[in-house]
Amino acid sequence: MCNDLCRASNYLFLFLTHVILVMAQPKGYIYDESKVPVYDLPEILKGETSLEKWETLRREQIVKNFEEYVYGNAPVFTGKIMHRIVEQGSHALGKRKQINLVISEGSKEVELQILAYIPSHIEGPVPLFLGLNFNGNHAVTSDPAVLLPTGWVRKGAFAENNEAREKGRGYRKSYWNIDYILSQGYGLVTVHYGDIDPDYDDGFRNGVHSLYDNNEKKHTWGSIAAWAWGISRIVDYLEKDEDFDHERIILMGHSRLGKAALWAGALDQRFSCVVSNNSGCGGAALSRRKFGETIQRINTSFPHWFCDNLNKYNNNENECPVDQHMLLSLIAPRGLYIASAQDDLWADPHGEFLSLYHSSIIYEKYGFPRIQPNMPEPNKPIIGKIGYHIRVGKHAVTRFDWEQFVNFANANLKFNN
Ligand code: GTR
Repeated sequence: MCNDLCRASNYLFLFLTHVILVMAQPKGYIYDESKVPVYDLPEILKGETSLEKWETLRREQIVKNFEEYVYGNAPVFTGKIMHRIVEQGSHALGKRKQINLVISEGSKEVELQILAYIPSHIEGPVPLFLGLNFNGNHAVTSDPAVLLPTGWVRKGAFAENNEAREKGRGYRKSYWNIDYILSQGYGLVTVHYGDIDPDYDDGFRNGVHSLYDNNEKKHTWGSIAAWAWGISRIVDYLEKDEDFDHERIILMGHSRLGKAALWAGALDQRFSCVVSNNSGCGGAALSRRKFGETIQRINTSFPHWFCDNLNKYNNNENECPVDQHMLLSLIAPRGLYIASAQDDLWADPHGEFLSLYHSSIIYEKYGFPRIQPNMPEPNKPIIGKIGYHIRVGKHAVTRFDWEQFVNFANANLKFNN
């Protein structure tokens, strides 16, 4: 009797939270499937149906279109990367290393602080999750030895005047689940995204943009491209770090950093798997659906994320030569996992799933089964070369999400063997 009552009140609580969260989404946007406009998606293959043509021709055209119309052209890195281990210590499940990377082009340089954990119960080099973080390395764990960021940090996590504060230590540890990741035999490498490019509009000049003269560039690279570029520089370093198996890197990103993870994974083939969590508009979700956040809205709220050309498609999505299923297709044949959250309507969970479904045509070319066009039930993951789940709850990264990412990584690292 009490059990029934408890269950009923739990359901009521979940239902009410769902209603409140849905009502809290920005007003004036589409949150109702029946209001999604009719749209045609640009074809991924466009007549080039052989795998050879895909690899040698069509794939490159799609990359170029995303550079020109969406994220911008990032420069080819020709400079140097120096590293210095600034701190090392033990952790209950392994060890910790903090490394400063100095990335230089000519006389200009930028410094990134890497936080790395390596599990001790398995023989190295270990496979790893690599992901940028939002609030500083100190916010991903309550480990007192983790250094605070020295540069710009966003509001939140007790930051003051865009400077990190000790009080923010561990602020986002529930998003990272480091003990769980290590216990499953994976290392973790993370860098604060603001070290790569501070997240505000300054005309594409600070962070790694400052290494180059952007003014002469036609399709200037936005912050998403800059974060993706920075992720590749971290991999340049990881290739030399013997604690990590650089052939088993799983790139993971949440929200705007999920957008950056997908773009990094599209450009740089060194990731075995790419995981995007709640990445939404400009990430996994189809822009032509105009469900939740739209191109116009994202360009208005975050004018520095994409290249200026994307403004041409404000309220004009159908004219854009690409849509986001094409971005996902660029990850093939490597492992790809898309995670959505039920209450995160702003990120259009159904649009994220459909995008994955349409991209799976390329996986099929590589001999992997296409996924079904119908969305799975909440909390019922699909795990394969392509993986997907929609979790109950809001925009966040939870322990449930990490459990699926680990299952997916286990399945894919086996595929790769
Ligand atoms: C929102 C933005 C989304 C998403 C999110 C985040 O404000 O509209 O596109 O990226 O931020 O990164 O937390």
